[in-house]
Amino acid sequence: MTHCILIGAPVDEGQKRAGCLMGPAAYRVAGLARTLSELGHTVEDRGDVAPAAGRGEVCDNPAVHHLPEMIAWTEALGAAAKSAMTAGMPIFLGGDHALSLGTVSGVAAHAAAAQRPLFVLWLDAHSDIHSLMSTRSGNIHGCPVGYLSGRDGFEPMPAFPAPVPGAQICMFGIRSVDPAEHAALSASEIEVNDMRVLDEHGIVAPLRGFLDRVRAADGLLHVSLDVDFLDPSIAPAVGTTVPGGATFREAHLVMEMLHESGLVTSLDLVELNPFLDDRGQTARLMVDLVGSLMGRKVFDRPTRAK
Ligand code: 6HN
Ligand code: MN
Ligand code: MN
Ligand code: MN
Repeated sequence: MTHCILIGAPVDEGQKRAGCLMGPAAYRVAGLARTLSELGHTVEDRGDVAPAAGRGEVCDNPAVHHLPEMIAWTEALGAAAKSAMTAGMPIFLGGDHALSLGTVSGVAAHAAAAQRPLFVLWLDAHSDIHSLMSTRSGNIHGCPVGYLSGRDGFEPMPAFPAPVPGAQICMFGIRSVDPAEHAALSASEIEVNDMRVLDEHGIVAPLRGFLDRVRAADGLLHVSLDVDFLDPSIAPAVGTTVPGGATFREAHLVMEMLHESGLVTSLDLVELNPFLDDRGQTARLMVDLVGSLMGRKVFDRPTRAK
């Protein structure tokens, strides 16, 4: 039994298409709390985080937008994440992926205080490893991994801490990488399992390898699940669809293995844009995936995924 702490993060300043700010409401409507309590967990909904007003910070790349708002979100979500980690397992209801600047920073502060390494599993079509200077879209949701991992060549950004070494980050589902991101990934120690890896080896072997590393290090594990990890045919409610994503069964298998590992200590649900959804299909699928992550299974059988 886990104490699940729902934290709404209605961030939509990290990209330009309106609608992600409705994400937290959509997860609540789709029955996330009920799904968790039916699995025997306790659920505490802390409502939506509200950031302070932005303070006017600027950067030299004119494409970048909403930087002051994202700095304010990062501070507010960092504080919310750190405090929730002492009470249970936070589940952050996004909101676009820029919110992970705050959630992962806060979770990392908790891990540092507990003297345990933090690992991050990034489930996404994209690597999100831009800097404010390399991004061409100017959308900060394309930058969180860059700052969280403190990739080479970055101007230090005090507002965006770098608490997670690249060697503790693992990506699955990657299939859209910009040239500047490709260079950054190649120079990093991040484990990148792109779709080609999954086509060739399946999900199980590479995910088991990563989970073994987390367990051997007695690490905490933060999972950041971007809707576009999933194939757009089953998850249309996202502004950045990329063909060839994870299937329904692949995604559930990831979640089932994560459950069996017992390692996950926090979770982001990001990039859901309910305005683009088809009768709640994507919101419901995301809630179902959380159900698998939190222990829903058809039969109990000896766990092989450990
Ligand atoms: N996400 N690489 C593109 C950009 O605009 O920088 C797409 C980013 C997508 C962001 O997946 O959260
Ligand atoms: Mn705005
Ligand atoms: Mn993303
Ligand atoms: Mn993405």
